Amino acid sequence: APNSWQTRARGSLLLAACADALGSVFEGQRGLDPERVAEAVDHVASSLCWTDDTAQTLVLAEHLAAHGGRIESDALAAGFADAWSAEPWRGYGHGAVQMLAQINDGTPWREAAQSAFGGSGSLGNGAAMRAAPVGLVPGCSLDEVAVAATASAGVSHVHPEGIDGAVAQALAVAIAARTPKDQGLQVNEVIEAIAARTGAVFAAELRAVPALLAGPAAAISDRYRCDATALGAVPPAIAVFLRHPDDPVALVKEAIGLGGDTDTIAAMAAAICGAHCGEAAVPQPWSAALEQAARVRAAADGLTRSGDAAQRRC
Ligand code: R7I
Ligand code: MG
Ligand code: MG
Ligand code: MG
Repeated sequence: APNSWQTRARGSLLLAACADALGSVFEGQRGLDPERVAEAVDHVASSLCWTDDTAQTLVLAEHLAAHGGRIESDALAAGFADAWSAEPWRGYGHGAVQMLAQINDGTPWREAAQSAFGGSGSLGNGAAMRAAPVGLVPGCSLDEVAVAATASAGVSHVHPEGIDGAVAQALAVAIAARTPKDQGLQVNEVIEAIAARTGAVFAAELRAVPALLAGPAAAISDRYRCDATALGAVPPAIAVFLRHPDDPVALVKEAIGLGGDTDTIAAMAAAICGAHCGEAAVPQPWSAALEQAARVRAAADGLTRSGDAAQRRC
């Protein structure tokens, strides 16, 4: 059925991977010319090559599928370290590289994650950028999604803001996947469902989103840093989704146009949008150009099966 969980899981992972690739060209730039962004998004000529955001998302999706929708931290940390050493050129964050290299050298992941950034742990958006699959395990309550997202983050991001980013993004995807496409999203209910499950600092940033939904997109990049931190990137991604819940092309253009961490903000907004709209909403020129599209679809199908009552534990 066009509204089934499978199409939503596929829509989420496919659209996120496409947005990651489209946004990667602009990562770190500010004050982007909207026409340059539109040109890149509207005229996809060559292959859409994704970055660490999608590499880690696929590791997490395949992990959840192999473990009945459950996080096994040792295996997940090893999976991230293996993916990095196989393809270190995907654009990983500075702290992530140090941590993954330590794991490959035999340091326990717990120690590597805790020692990041002088012992405070990473507050980067890396746990959020890969969190969508947690929201795509069928049959979980939102509380179960939050618990699983916390576990998925903890192998690399121990700072509370790094963890809250993953919780917020996984919950946004889970809520979008549960909301019928023809039924409007209740903005305040969505924000409160997420804010209630994050800490006070993160919740305050999320609660600023509803005021940014009607005005110009520039109000989003004025309000949030739109950088590689969880606090700076996840609320703007959720804002862009709520502004364009049914329009992936407008959503990706706007997310990239914010500037800063363009691949990650676009990928997170797109993961939420795809979970709401399903695979049919993915522009055909994007999916046709997407690197390893068959693997992305298979990962979504594995997530869909991970909700089978007989094996699910989340
Ligand atoms: O979180 P992480 O995997 O980064 C994801 C980002 C995305 O944009 C990807 O597309 C890729 O480009 O990287 O990797 P980290 O290095 O742990 O965190 C990302 C960035 O957040 C770091 O490079 C720092 O700039 C910043 N950051 C911090 N800055 C100060 N103090 C993270 N933690 C801290 C901190 O504790
Ligand atoms: Mg990236
Ligand atoms: Mg619109
Ligand atoms: Mg990025």
